[in-house]
Amino acid sequence: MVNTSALPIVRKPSKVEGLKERSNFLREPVASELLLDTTHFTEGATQILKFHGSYQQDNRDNRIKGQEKDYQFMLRTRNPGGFIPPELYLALDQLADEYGNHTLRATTRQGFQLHGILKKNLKAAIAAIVHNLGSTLGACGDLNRNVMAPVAPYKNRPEYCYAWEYANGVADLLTPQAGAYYEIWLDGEKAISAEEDPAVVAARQRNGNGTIIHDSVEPIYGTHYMPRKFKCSVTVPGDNSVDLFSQDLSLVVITNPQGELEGFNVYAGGGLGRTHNKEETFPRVADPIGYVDKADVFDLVKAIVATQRDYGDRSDRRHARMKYLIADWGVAKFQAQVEKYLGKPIQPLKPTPDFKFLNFLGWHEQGDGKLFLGLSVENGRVKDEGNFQLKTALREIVEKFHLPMRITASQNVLLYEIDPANKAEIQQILKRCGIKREDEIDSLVRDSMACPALPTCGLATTESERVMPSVLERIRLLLDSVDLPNEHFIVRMTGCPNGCARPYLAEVAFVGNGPGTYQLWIGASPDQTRLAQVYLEKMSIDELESTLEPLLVYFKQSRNLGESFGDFCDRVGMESLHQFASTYQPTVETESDGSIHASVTNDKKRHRVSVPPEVYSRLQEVAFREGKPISQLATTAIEEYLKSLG
Ligand code: SRM
Ligand code: SF4
Repeated sequence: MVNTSALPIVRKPSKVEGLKERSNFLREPVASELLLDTTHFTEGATQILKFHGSYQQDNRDNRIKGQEKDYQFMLRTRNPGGFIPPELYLALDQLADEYGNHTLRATTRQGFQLHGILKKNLKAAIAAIVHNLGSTLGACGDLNRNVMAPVAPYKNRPEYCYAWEYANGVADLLTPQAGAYYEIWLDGEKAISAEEDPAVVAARQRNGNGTIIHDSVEPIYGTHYMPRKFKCSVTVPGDNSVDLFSQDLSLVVITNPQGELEGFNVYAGGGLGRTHNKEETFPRVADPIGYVDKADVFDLVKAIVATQRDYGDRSDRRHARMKYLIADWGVAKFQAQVEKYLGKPIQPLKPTPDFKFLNFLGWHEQGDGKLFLGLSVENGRVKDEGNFQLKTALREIVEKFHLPMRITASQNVLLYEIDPANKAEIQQILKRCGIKREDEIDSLVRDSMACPALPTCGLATTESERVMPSVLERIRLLLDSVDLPNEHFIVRMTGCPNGCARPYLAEVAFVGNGPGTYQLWIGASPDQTRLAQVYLEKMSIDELESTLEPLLVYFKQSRNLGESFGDFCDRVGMESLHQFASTYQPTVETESDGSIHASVTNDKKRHRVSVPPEVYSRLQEVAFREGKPISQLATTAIEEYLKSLG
């Protein structure tokens, strides 16, 4: 009799594995269904469409029971290191107006998204992107996603230049080779792309010890591509502007004292997606793996990709990211398998300085006489609204000065190669269009992120981007009311636990958990090197002030000198925070119209003034437009009135 318990358990591959296998290397059913006069694709086609950089969505604000959904498509660009050449920016700007919802959205992985495109316009939109030096290939789907790199264009700091170069190299190495993209969207026309680095071309074909699939048009991916999305970044020592610990694979440039490239430190196994009430899913920070010489770096990338390709879970998509493989195996076993594919040992990590969060906002010298300018974009949304005309401003500046752009990992944009002679004119355009300087924007707003959530994201359980401005304003008012007026910390929000705005690495994070409710995470480091923890499983957004106030007061009373809120919460621990909160007497009241009134018992005592809900909502609108706290607007208006009385 066979002892079945000794046999390996072979679990059924997930449905998506079958779709990939039958797709003829990402062609079908997308190619056939694109020709049909329909508003949307079938479920099978939508899965393959993702590999081409597009998601089928519907405007959830327009859902009417019994009627067809308001189908529309999201397009996401793939641009390593966030690089957007001027012609591509102008094309995207125009596409947003011609086919999209008149906005562009800078993403948390340094891409742009267009929303609201109809199926009949999808081909024209993708073709326009490719014809203007862009691509959407591999921006979504089970393959390597946009490779991140710091945006700073420091020409006198070689490590930054290497980060860009190798971000491009990794992106090229892991680009799908089968050609379906060009057949479908450009009728077979070959893309006009920059020459690939010969080292990348050679590495793609080199076998290593079983890293490539022979006789396949996809030598690295094979017929089934990756078990799940795969995310990489390349950064420089000390620069955590790319959230390197959240990536499947991060490379850190190591140079010698002459600034010459020597190799890379390697981190692997980060990832943030999780599901509420499923403990087996969790966010995870990447582990340090070691160091490889520059000559081995592409083989190392292939070895890691091959390890996940061959051993990642293809039956349960919730358990398919590489973080679970490393968590299940342990780093040592993972590293041993990678070394087997690489054919040599990985060396010990090189020492580097601590990683810091950097935002590169404002004007800076780029080291060759030119300037760069980082612009804060609230939640990444490039739009025109009332006096706030960011879309117009960026179009005008890029058109007039032909400037390249980089999208940051914090949903902001950076313009560079700026001739100092043009600085004043650029500033004038920004001012005319109502764009604030970075030091005029509340630091809470400036460094926060929120995912799109409603109405476009099919997975959102609640609002994110649309409510984030009011949430931050309420936090600022609360900070004022507990006498922490200039306090700053990193706040992130998502409409569900998937983690698109990387909430689990924020000092304070709101993770959607049903309509109007959020799981509250606190205590990540201000430099995103440590995960936050769950403070509350479910918090109604109406309870924002009553929940946060005790924590902020405790922080104010007991913080160490210079300690950030995230570090404080981590130091004292969740139990102590809960204990303090349970005996705390609230001093801040929330009204049903959402306005808050503080009656703080200290020298800066404030008095309550109630306004009718319609006045409050007008104040809220103006405050959003002008980026000012409501209390400041109300105080100014009242002061003006009192002055007029003499
Ligand atoms: Fe994401 C799915 C938006 C970065 C984890 N993400 C989605 C989808 C496509 C929803 C869907 O599957 O139907 C969202 C489209 C919403 C919309 O209307 O546009 C979406 N993700 C985004 C963006 C646009 C958020 C943003 O505010 O910028 C980011 C696009 C980045 C890009 O240019 O490629 C975005 N997503 C992320 C990140 C952060 C990152 O990559 O640095 C994460 C967490 C890191 C990670 O992957 O571990 C992330 N998105 C997810 C997940 C959960 C993955 C998992 O391992 O469980 C999903 C759902 C899924 O894949 O099943 C998801
Ligand atoms: Fe959608 Fe959730 Fe990602 Fe937000 S975090 S964009 S709600 S999948």
